[in-house]
Amino acid sequence: MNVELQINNSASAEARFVTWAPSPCRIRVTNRAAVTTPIVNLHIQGISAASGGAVVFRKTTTGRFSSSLTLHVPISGASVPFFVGGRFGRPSVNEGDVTIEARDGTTLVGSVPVMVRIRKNANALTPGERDRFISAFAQLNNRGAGRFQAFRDIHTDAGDLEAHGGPAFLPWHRTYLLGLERELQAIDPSVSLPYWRFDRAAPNIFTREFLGESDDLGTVQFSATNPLQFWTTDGVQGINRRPQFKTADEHPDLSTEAETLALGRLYRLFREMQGNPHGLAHTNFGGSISSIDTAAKDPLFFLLHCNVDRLWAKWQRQVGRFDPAQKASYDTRRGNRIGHRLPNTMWPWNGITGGDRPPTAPGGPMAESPCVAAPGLQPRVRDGLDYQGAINPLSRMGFDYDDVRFD
Ligand SMILES: [Cu+2]
Repeated sequence: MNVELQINNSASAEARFVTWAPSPCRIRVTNRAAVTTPIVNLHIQGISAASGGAVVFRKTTTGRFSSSLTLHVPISGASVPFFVGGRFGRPSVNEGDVTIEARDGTTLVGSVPVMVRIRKNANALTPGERDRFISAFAQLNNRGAGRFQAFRDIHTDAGDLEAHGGPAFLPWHRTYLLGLERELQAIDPSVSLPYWRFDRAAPNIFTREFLGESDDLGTVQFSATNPLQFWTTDGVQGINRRPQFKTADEHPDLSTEAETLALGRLYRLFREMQGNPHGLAHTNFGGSISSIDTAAKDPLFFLLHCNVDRLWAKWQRQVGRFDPAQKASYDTRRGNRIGHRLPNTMWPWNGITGGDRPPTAPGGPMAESPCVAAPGLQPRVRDGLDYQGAINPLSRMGFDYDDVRFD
């Protein structure tokens, strides 16, 4: 007998990536061989190395996760659903470092490799994770000729009011980061966007091997093997960054994570974090990252914002703020400009230009994922809230943070 295991309800190898939030999966018999009973009882479990990814299972969209599952699978070939999620605290290090096996008794009848692909603290990446990330990022930039230029062009003064002019600040940047992450994953699917936890020293990020070290003029220096040395935006090679703190052992003077999470239980109170710590994290660097118009020229921007998004995710989990139908999850006051109300589509993915919107919409529609359908080609503000599919499983956006649980 043989069975097929479909991860994210797909037979494609491109879909074999999971997060803490459970992925819908299917199993079906593809070759019944000599089996005569109408149903077989198959045992499903994840095989992991001591380090790296581990997975858990459940039969339905709710209920407890367990380390293995017994499924009653018809030999007719009809699919049986189940769910797989990463075991919290056990993200993968390498692609396919977990194997999901199906056994009939002790006989292996099917298996599939998966990766528990999770956004991690950039300061704690393995050299392999770090190098794959900067390699994919450098390829996306392609010495200024690559797709990255569209991301740089999206985040300018022209789009300022779309991204920063109201409460969609957080969902807009969540979507923007996810679009970039999906482009990186199209280059190397094992990559996820890491975050710069800016309320702690992060000596491993500001090195010549990773995001670079600033010289006295603010020119960022890289090691001879670091592909970011060719980073080019707007036709000019190089990155300018003048940290106002000692990157080897200090961090910017800004609100701590605990202070940020304690801003309040209403979104409109939490959103004050746009000033502190978010704004201060930017302005603690002279150079391009300190101004909206040029901030996205620096790859560090995306690690900084990944932490902003992680703080929002953590706050959402802490106070239960995933449901766009609940007022406390968002700021629904009248007077919010276009692009900042829950039903509005967000620029530039909606392609709308002129009038109340910016004159151009760089980059085209939102990047798609082989693993999940959300947030769609033209995300609305409301699509940015329920990133784990905690309220509606179809809203799951396909990313998770190493220290923000699903359940
Ligand atoms: Cu921004």
